[in-house]
Amino acid sequence: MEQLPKKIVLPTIVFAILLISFSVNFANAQSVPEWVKNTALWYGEGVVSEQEFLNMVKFLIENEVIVIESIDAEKVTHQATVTIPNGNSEIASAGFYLPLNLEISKGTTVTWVNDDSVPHNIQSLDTSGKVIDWFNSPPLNTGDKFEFAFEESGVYNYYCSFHPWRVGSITVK
Ligand SMILES: [Cu+2]
Repeated sequence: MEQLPKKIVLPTIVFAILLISFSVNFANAQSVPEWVKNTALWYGEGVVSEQEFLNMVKFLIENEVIVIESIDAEKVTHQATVTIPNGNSEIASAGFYLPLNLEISKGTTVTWVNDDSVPHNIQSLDTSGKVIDWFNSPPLNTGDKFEFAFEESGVYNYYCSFHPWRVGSITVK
């Protein structure tokens, strides 16, 4: 009963240490001190306490043997796409923007893609429906893209000045 867990635990811990060292910082894998290896071994054998084992891990992190590359939330870029579908230019067709009312979180970059056979543009509108100079694309030919990053919350309407009946909106939360 006593022997079985040790046999499983020891290789698991040694493997875990190796995995961390090699995958996180292969270049420094050589610099794992001998006492660290012993501590891992002894912890597996129940000779040293968990606290000592964790202190050893802390040592590896503080001395940058283990380098954890933290994910900076500010750097995470959110992306969303609005497709201008084929047939968008025809009043009678169902070719509205996909999605017509896009909901995104702050900091999201929206990319419009023209999948229609004719050119379109994206022109931002104020609440009364007038074009304002904010997110305004040049004419987008088939396959062209236009990007804009939304940093402020609110509801923003836009349309295509060639086909002004096509109004879409972006809601930023
Ligand atoms: Cu258009």
